[in-house]
Amino acid sequence: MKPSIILYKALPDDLHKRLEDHFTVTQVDNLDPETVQKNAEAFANAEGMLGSSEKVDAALLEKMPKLRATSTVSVGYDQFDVDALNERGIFLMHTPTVLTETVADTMMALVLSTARRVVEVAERVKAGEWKQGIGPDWFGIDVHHKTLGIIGMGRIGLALAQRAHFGFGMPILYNARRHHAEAEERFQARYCDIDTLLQESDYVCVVLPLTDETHHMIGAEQFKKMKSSAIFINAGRGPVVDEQALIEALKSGEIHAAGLDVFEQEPLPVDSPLLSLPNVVALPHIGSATHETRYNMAACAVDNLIDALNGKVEKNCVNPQIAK
Ligand code: 8YV
Repeated sequence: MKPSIILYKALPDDLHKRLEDHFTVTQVDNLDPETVQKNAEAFANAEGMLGSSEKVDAALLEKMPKLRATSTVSVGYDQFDVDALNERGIFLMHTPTVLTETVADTMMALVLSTARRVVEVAERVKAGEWKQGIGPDWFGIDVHHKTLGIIGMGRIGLALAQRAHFGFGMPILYNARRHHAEAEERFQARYCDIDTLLQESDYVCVVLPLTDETHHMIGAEQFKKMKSSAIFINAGRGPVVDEQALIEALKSGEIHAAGLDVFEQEPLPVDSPLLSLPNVVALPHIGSATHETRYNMAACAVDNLIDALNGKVEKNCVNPQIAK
């Protein structure tokens, strides 16, 4: 008999079929308590689950006593209570490599669009304001050869450094938990403490996972240390940044502009002050959102679940140490 799984995300047809070839699939829209209650038997029998952007906590796991593997269509896994998974011997699989280049592209897009005010001036053109040669009130600031600071030198940080160094001739500063020989050799990236990075960077780019240690890691104190001409970019997780402090820093001119793909609350509330600041480019968490990459992430997550339920966790597993 095929193992049963819960699917809580719509997948392309061919990938859905691949799942059905291996498993008995129950598809649900979300993991809300009402959904779990309505599908109690399917949840109780599920050995695997696959989806994204829904909380998987101890209360849910209580309803899923047979669960052996979870597979998220994302690199980030802050939605999961990893301790609760570990206690129950449940594997957590994620998609760390397939989205790297696409997210780095998004970060570079945020750098360029904030610096050159792409969104703002394009809107002015559409509003019919381009009536004669443009003057300084349309100008932006340079990107090439300015200093780019990266907080979090993981795969995405490295891909961003590559773009900035080779494409734009930018000196790279970085801060991470450990030195990164590849970044230093290939892109002449210079390791420095956070304060030095904040003080010396023209672009401060944050790409960190959300953990207890990174929550609100960038706040009022950090914005004060940045140049008043600095542009702040966040494309990791919203709560890494104290959003209220960011709003204050943007309003007071402590920093020049911000390019944001992630927020403390998503979707970003329509009354967020960020939306009325002209020096903010706000994107709807599109870091990995291209047709190609979202397909590849879903395909990777399907393979990950098949592997994990067959005891294969050498690759893409967050907690392989729990294997018996
Ligand atoms: C996903 C992300 O889009 O992978 C991540 O961690 O933030 C995004 O790429 C999102 O989690 C939805 O799948």
